[in-house]
Amino acid sequence: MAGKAGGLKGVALIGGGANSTVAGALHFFQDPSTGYTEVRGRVTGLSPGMHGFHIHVFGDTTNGCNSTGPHFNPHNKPHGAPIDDQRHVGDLGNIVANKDGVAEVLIRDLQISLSGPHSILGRAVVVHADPDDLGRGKHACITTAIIL
Ligand SMILES: [Cu+2]
Ligand SMILES: [Zn+2]
Repeated sequence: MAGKAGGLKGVALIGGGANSTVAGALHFFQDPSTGYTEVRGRVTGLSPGMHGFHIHVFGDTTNGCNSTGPHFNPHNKPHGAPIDDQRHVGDLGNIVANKDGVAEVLIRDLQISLSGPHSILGRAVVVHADPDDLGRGKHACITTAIIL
């Protein structure tokens, strides 16, 4: 953990909307010595089960998920699972809510970054209503938040 002090950080605060009970905070930390970015936090108010979880291109949430654009995909690859080499950079798979609707998030990923030309800072993190089945799904979004 010696690298912590020199690491890069980000945060996304999920506030829900007028008709949403979803809330939470996600913290992003990148260890410069390994390149891994950790996403840690909790999201509450979800329906139990899996919810697609992605980084979308634009940190514009003025029109909900619609204004956040497609999945962040700077390498022009197909949609995939987090473990796939061939995937959108923004493909973080799913988060899983328990029976109380609480998802504890802990993701470590080597493709998302908090610096450089492919940084996810200023983009949007999106939680979807349905599981990411790793197909082409155009799934409704529940909530979105800007990564700052
Ligand atoms: Cu998405
Ligand atoms: Zn994707």
